[in-house]
Amino acid sequence: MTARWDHLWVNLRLATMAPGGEPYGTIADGALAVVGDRIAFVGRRDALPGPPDRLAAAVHDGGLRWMTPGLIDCHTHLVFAGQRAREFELRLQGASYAEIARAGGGIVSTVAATRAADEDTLLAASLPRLDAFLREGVTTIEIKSGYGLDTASELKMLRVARRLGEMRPVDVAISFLGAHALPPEFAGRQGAYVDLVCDEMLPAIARSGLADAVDAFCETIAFTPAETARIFAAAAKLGLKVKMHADQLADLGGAALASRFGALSADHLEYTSADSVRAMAASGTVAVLLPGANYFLRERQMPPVAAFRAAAVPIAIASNCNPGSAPVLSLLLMLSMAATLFRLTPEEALAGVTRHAARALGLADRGILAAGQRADLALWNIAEPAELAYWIGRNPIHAVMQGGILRDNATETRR
Ligand code: DI6
Repeated sequence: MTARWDHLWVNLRLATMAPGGEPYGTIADGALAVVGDRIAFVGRRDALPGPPDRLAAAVHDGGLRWMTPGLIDCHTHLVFAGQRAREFELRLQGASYAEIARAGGGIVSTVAATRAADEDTLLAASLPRLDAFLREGVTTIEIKSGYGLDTASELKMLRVARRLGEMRPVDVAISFLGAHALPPEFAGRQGAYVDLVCDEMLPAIARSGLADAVDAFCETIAFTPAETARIFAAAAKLGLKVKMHADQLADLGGAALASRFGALSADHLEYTSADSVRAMAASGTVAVLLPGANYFLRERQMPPVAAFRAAAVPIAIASNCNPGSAPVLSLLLMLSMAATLFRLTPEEALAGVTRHAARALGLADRGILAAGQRADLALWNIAEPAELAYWIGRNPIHAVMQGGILRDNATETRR
């Protein structure tokens, strides 16, 4: 008899992360099978339709390890040149993130470095950062532009993000963030820059096919709600989905505005109001919380987690990897911070980097272990799933499969 499956794991503990049943969607004596790039069977071992070696070409002993969906980091800015450790020192001496930005530092200093770097240099600078995430079982990652701020430099960043996904066994979701900051050549002419984003950049990005979504930083130090609305309306005309950096430093009603445009997600959300939470619940917009920035900027205001829970707004967690507010290279550390700083349960935190992160990217084919989903899997040397949020600085990964292909190690190339 020919084996019907390519891979079969037995002797597993499964944290399927499917909602509604056991905590973590647990299946204690579990088995999971893969055909091609899809999961073909998830269930108890005693529900297998025969002896394992007759069922699959490769049978793996899970050794009672825990298997989860591959992790999903749904908010990063990991393509950039340079670093901003000097700014960190200034902040430790009392300067605020907003003051540094207003004084011409912050995002625009990374813009200068990123514009100056050619595509290969930018790729070489970004690749080790991507690899750090892959080593922790990340199988899908979002990467934003937003340090180019002119059409050619933004396209360069998007191409680098695309090439990163071609060089490594990971799916890269790409967001265009032309409205991240005002570039210096537009000082005093913010409206003209928004015109450029709407009339030149967005059509060029849509033509390039390089972006899956359009993002914007709606904030006192960035773009107003009215400017953000213009950009989102232009994106919608081009058929591009939207997401927003909202309510990070002040409540401008950003999350409610994002919801009005049916945004996939609103991200940061420390200052989000009760009205905006209700709007997010109504539109199905995911709350993406970024504990690394909250920690690194020593923000005292916490996102309204209890209100999100009460309104059943899905909560995702992401690294926000960037050189200014979150020089973060560990998604597992974000689980710990989400639990400690934001009071998420370890189960909520894990749902935040699996099921809810998938939804924040509009990806319905991943984030839980279920038949028909993509075969993106992580196998962990842990005794219970809460350990993923518990250890600080330990990486208990044992094996990773992405799209049905077992990674020999986290940096194995696809081709
Ligand atoms: N909010 C953030 O935390 C990042 N971008 C944004 O809109 C920071 C990006 C940076 O400081 O370089």
